[in-house]
Amino acid sequence: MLARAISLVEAGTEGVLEALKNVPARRSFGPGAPRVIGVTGPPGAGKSTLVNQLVGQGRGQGLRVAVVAVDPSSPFTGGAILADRIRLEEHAVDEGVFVRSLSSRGHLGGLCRAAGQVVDLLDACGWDWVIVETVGVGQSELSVCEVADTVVVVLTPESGDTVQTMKAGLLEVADIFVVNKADRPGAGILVRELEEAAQMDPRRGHSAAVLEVSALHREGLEALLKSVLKHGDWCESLGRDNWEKRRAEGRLRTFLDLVSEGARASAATWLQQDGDSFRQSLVEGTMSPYQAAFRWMNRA
Ligand SMILES: Nc1nc2c(ncn2[C@@H]2O[C@H](COP(=O)(O)OP(=O)(O)OP(=O)(O)O)[C@@H](O)[C@H]2O)c(=O)[nH]1
Ligand SMILES: [Mg+2]
Repeated sequence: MLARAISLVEAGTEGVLEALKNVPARRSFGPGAPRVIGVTGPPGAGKSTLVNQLVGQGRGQGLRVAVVAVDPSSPFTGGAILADRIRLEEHAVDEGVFVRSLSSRGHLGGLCRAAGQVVDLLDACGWDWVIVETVGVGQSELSVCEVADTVVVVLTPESGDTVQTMKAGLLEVADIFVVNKADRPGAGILVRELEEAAQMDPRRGHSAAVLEVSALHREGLEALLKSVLKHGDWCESLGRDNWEKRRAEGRLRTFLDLVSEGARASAATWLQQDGDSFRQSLVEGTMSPYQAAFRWMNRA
């Protein structure tokens, strides 16, 4: 049922609201609500490998773990999804693990919105951890922090210098920096640079942790688990009001997203089915898109 509901969200078709109208509002942080962990970073940084290990760590704590991989490249190659599936295969027969890749339905913005709605679904199904993997391209890593309680930014010694990272806005979103592929040269330098940069960030009540990890060789994972749990405790210590406020913003945003998606879908259906002459004038340019949109919005 969960998989089917996610497919509906992913497709964003007109029937989605009817099907999902009984999904409750996402719960506030705290007992019973899932901890949402966002994992982001440049392509190939080792996010999926790390997520796979993180799943193992969570399972080791007796937690039920769901993974949502948001993959903007998948509709073109399909390769990345396949690779993720293979990597997560070791958890495939584990009932305490749920894995799902979301493929793009056109544009990245829509994909990130879908991810938020999928997190709502997973919350309703009572998972303890929800891990959201997004590849850091442009705005997507910034959107992950809208749904995630804890944001893990994965970098590698090869992924460019710290200045680059700061330019990409990653410093502001990171709660935990993972310098992955620490089995390769240059990790120590990046760790030191990130530590310095993180300490200079004045807007937050805590500075981001910086960890050296080799996801492939399973090194540094215990420190990562500790750091994730610690950040969760810190979040909880901020108190309920803080989380209510964040959730309130999320609920408003989701409402507006759903309305705009719904309006778009129903306008598209109408154009196909009943709006023949309307469509014709639009196609021929005798009615401008502006006029058309104005008339559609103000239709009786
Ligand atoms: N040497 C080394 N290689 C690693 C490590 N972690 C991951 N890799 C390798 O890096 C490559 C990319 O790993 P993925 O986990 O697919 O990276 P990703 O960030 O999920 O990639 P995309 O989702 O395609 O952006 C794979 O060949 C991994 O085996 C590590 O700690 N050390
Ligand atoms: Mg991946």
